[in-house]
Amino acid sequence: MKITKVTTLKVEVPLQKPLITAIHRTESVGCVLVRIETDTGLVGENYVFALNKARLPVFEAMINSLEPFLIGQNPVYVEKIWEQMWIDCNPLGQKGVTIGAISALDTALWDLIGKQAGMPLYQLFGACRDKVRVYASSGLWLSQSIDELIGEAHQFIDQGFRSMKLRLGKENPREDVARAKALREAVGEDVEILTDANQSMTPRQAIALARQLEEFNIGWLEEPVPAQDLAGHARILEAINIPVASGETEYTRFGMKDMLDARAVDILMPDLQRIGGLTEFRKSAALASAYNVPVSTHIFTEQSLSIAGSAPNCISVEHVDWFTPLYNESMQIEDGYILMPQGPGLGFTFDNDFIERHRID
Ligand code: SMN
Ligand code: MG
Repeated sequence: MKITKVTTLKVEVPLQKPLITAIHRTESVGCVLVRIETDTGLVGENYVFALNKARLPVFEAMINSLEPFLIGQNPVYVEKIWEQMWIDCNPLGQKGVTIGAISALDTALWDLIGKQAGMPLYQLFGACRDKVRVYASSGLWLSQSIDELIGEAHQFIDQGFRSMKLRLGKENPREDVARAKALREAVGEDVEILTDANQSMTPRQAIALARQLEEFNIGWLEEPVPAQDLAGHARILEAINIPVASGETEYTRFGMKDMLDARAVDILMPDLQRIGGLTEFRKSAALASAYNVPVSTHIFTEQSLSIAGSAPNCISVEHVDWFTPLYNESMQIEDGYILMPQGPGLGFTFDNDFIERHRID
C-alpha cells in the first residue's frame, strides 16, 4: 500500500449551545479534515480541531507542508514518518500548530493501518478492555445557571452517563461552591462529579476552593493553575483531598515527562492532538504507567477510544459530542461506560453529506 495524496478540507460545525470555560468561548467548532489516499483505494481519515474557525488556514497550511513526508510511503512506516515530520518541525518549535498537524496525519495513518489489517485499532495495539468508564463533558459550562446545570445533569444521566464534569472559575469562588453543592444534591451520591478550573486560579486560591469542595465528593480537580506551573500543581496535590488532573495543555512525551517528574498530577490527561497523535499517546501512556500514574483522555472521544481500549492504565475517556456530526457511526454509551468501536481502524468514517454542507471554502 502506497500513499498517493493528502487532501484537507475546512469545516465549521455549529454547537447546540455555546462552549464557555474560564479560557474558551466559541459557538461553533472549526476543524481541518484530513484524508490520506492510497493506491489500494483505502483512505485514512482524521481532523485537527482549531477551536473556532479563525485559525483553520494556519493548521491547513501546516498539514499541507508535511504532505511530502507521506507521498509514496507505506502507512505501516508510521514511526519513520512521525520521526521525519518531528525533525523537520524542529526549527519551528515542537509544540502548538506543528504538533497539531503531525497529530492529524499520524492518527489518519493509524486509521489506514487498521483498515488495511481489517481490525479495530484498540485490538491491533493489543486490547485490554472492550468498554471504559466515560464522563459527560459537553456542558455544565461556566455560563449556565444552577437550574440549567441541574437540567443538563439529568439529561446526561438519561443518556447513560454516571460521571460528568463541572467547569469552575467563577469570579466569586463562593458561586463555584454553590454550583457544586447544587449539582451534588441533584445527582445524588452515585454519580461522579469531576471539576475543571481551566488554569484560572493561583495555588492558594485552588487550595482554598478545593477544601470547600471536598465535602461534595469531587472525583478530580483539573487544571487548577496555569499548565506551566508544575510546582503549583504539586503544591496543590499535596495540600488537598481531591485528586489533581492535568496534561491537556502540554505537548508530546517530553511535556508529559516534565509533569510526571514534577509529581504534578494524580491523573495525567493527554490530549490526542497536542500529544502528537496515537503514536505519541501510546508512548505517553506507557511512560505514565512507569510513574504509577493513570491516564484519562482529553476530548477527541472517537479517536481516543483506541488508546482507552489498549492502555492498561487508562481509567476513563472524556465524552464530547461536538465532532459526532462529522461521522456516520455513533458512540455507544451504556450505564457509565462507552463501548469500543468494532469497525476497522478508528471505527468512525466521515459523513460526507454533512461535511459538504458545512465546508468553508
Ligand atoms: C476544554 C477543552 C477544550 C475545549 C473546551 C473545554 C476543557 C476540557 O478543558 O477538559 O474539557
Ligand atoms: Mg480541561
